[in-house]
Amino acid sequence: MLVGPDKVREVLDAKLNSVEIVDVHTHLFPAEFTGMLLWGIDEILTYHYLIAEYFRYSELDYAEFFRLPKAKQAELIWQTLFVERSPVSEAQRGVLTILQRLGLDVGARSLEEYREYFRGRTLNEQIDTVFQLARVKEIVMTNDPFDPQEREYWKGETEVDPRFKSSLRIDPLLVNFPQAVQTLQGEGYGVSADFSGSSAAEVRRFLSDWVTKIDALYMAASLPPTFTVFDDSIQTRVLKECVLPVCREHNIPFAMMIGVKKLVNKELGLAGDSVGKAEIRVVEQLCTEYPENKFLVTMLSRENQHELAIAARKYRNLMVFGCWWFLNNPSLVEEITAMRLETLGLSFIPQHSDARVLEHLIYKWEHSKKIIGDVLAEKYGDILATGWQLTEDQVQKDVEELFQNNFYRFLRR
Ligand code: HDL
Ligand code: ZN
Repeated sequence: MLVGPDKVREVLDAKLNSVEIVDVHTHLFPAEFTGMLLWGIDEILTYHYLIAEYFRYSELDYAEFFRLPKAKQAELIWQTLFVERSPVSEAQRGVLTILQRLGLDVGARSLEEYREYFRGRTLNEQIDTVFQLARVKEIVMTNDPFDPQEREYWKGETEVDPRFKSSLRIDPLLVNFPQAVQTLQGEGYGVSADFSGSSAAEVRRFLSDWVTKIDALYMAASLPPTFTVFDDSIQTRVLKECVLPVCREHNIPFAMMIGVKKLVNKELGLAGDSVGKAEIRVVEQLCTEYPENKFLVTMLSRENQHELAIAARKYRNLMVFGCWWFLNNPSLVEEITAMRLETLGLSFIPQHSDARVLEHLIYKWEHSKKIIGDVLAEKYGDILATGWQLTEDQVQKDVEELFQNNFYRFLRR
């Protein structure tokens, strides 16, 4: 059925509301990973984004705050950010969207009422409810073999909920090799701190064992603004001699998440990281030097976005994904998505949730789909104005491309 200019937004919204989303990067875990999946109102309120915003108003000693029970931390954040002033930030507004979509009385502003709702829920019920409300088909976890708690689960051969796919997160190998050596030696891999002898082969064995064990869809690392491959550092050797060869062997992408300045304020913990502009020439060099490798790339600095989109025009082995972390705000999602549609057409992955708490899936996808819909509707309007004809089926195909198939196709490439 043809879609006219007056109907394009209505048809697009219907397709955006019904598309089953593949969320390519989250910090969620299935219920089987007992205690690792964060959920419920106190976890929602103590999200590190909100902790950073709370300390804009609080003179409380950082360590004293973190020593408080989670419920007390949540009460301080609720009082400061939601009772004493209007919750207009994106992370604050996200809490309200979650409450609203769960059918709770947002106007009541009653933390106790919200806690009562969660006390009446089981985790498995909540996972089903949240995936349905967010229209999420499956999510990709961030699986860290350097985390002792997570290592234990994978050794236990647990059956993993099929909605939870895996990715192998390897930051220490690339940003803290001495720490990585400790873990690998402890796991029986003959790796030395100076990367000598059979270290490269042993790192490859470690990576290949874990990719197989968890059935990783991709390997990933968060990298600093100073990330470079124009040297002969151990980091560069590990990347070129171990990470990229194992990715090629398993035909999986390497996801580079570039631009994090870790712990600029150590006392804030997870909330203490910041952002810096990275060098796009590093991405270009890797895509040129390793045409057989596939690179998923997201960058944290707004200033890197245009050059990343242009780089993707040069390399079909480069897939841009998401408006990551400090970029996941409506004004920036709009700017970046428009730039990508204008530069790359539909050949990119517009968003990931980065959800840390189960219920984040609800607000992060609702907010992002609205903005992506606004921008895509405008682009459809522009081509319809030339006399181009658009069918409902084509809109459905375009939306599935953005929210599912660009990722799946890149994995199969
Ligand atoms: O390194 C990452 O995967 C980042 O997403 C961090 O986890 C960050 O703390 C975060 O949650 N961003 O949204
Ligand atoms: Zn993340």
